Amino acid sequence: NESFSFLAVDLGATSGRAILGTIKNDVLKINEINRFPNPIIDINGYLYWDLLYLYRQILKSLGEINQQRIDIHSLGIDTWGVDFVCFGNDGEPLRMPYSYRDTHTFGAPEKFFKKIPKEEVYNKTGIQIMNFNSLFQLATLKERNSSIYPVIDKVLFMPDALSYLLTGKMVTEYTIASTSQMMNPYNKTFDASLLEAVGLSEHNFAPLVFSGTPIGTLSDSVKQQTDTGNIPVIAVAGHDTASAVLATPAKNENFAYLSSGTWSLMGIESKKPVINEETFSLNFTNEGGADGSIRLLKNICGMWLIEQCKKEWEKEKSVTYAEIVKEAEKVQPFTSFINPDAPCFAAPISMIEAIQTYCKETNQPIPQTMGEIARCIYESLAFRYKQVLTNLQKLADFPIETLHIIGGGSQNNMLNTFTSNAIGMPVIAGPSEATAMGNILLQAKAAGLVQDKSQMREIVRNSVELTTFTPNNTLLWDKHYYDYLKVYKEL
Ligand code: LFR
Repeated sequence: NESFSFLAVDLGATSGRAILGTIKNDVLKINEINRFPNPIIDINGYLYWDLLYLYRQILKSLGEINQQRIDIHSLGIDTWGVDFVCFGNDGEPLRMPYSYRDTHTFGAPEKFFKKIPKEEVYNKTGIQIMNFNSLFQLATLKERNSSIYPVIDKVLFMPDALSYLLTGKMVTEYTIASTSQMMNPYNKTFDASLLEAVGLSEHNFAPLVFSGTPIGTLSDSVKQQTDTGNIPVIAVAGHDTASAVLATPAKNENFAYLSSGTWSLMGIESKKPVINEETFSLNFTNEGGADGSIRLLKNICGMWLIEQCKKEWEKEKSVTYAEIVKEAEKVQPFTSFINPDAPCFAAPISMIEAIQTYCKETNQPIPQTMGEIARCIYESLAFRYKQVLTNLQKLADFPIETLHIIGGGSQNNMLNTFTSNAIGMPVIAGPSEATAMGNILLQAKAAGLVQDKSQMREIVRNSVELTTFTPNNTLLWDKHYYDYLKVYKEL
């Protein structure tokens, strides 16, 4: 009946948090210790992450733990994918890391495919082609003759870089490395020809480790600054999505998941990579799972759409998501749709204008009010989920019977209802802190407290209240799905 506490540092592309998890009698209780924004910093048109600020927020969280006299067993860090920090051979960071939203990688894949054809890159990695994948970021740095490129000793992905700042030990954790588009998903090692194409080799990466491996303990400098002891830092599933999927409260295998945050990641678990003409043409990805399985999924532009609009509305007066949903409930349904994944929504100067322009160009009514714009976003997302789920079912060798929506976006009951109606399938919503829970459960595994994924999922089910949404009005949603598809195809 002993209880064990762990600290999860979960960094998303808009905000970060430190969450304390305590496990007792197979129940996991979580408690937020620190929450902070993680803004992208624009310097002369380049977009960066503030590595030192993130480091300081982790120290602040440790200090808080210490002040509250909580004993933690270990700490683990997960972050968004693909971004990395370069280090020189003296072990010092060479430059602040770029954000994947930086536009300097636009067009980079097409240039790269002149060296290695697109299909070959996909077949080698199984990773969906996205301009910001680490492979194309590195290719861009090299091509631009970036001054740091010749002196790069090690490339560390975001969670590994932060763990290194805390411990002085360098590792490359498998799930986060899989997002780079430089790894072979069959033997789970770097692909030498892809590394060579960007002028690097395996020596430019720290040793590969699998999720749940201890990296080291806090350095003397961190201990002094935070007044803490020899706390181990664990390489959890460094990729946030991998941590979240691990904490999906599924009872059996016949499910799909939707990890809903800034991105909506929709997929299934697969024992083996699924790489074929169909997954290539649909641009599905095979990312590494925390238990060695494959996350066959697709990136869908998710809450980013509403987050960006909210920022604009807030220039006038502050507004909560609950208020936005309330407004959306009042307006005429099924009026205009967008393709959430159209390139015009990736990094627009004004999201509201981008949505209005899209509607204008596709001859639809132009949404004006907050409610109209939000409704357009939520209905379009629900239809996009249906579209991707239909493709997933073609690829899955089992019947998908339930959709688990996890992550912060799972708190939006309007969107959960829309999604269930659109897909004609039950939606189970929660937990909203799936990523932190997956992070904590992997630390618990490293500590020998839990054995495997099914036990972790049982703990999640014991620990949170889940809400089920059953489909309603499916005929009406089916009818409007065709309107959405027409618009989707037009642009
Ligand atoms: C979600 C996520 C996605 C990845 C995107 C960019 O937070 O990690 O899985 O494709 O961010 O890194």
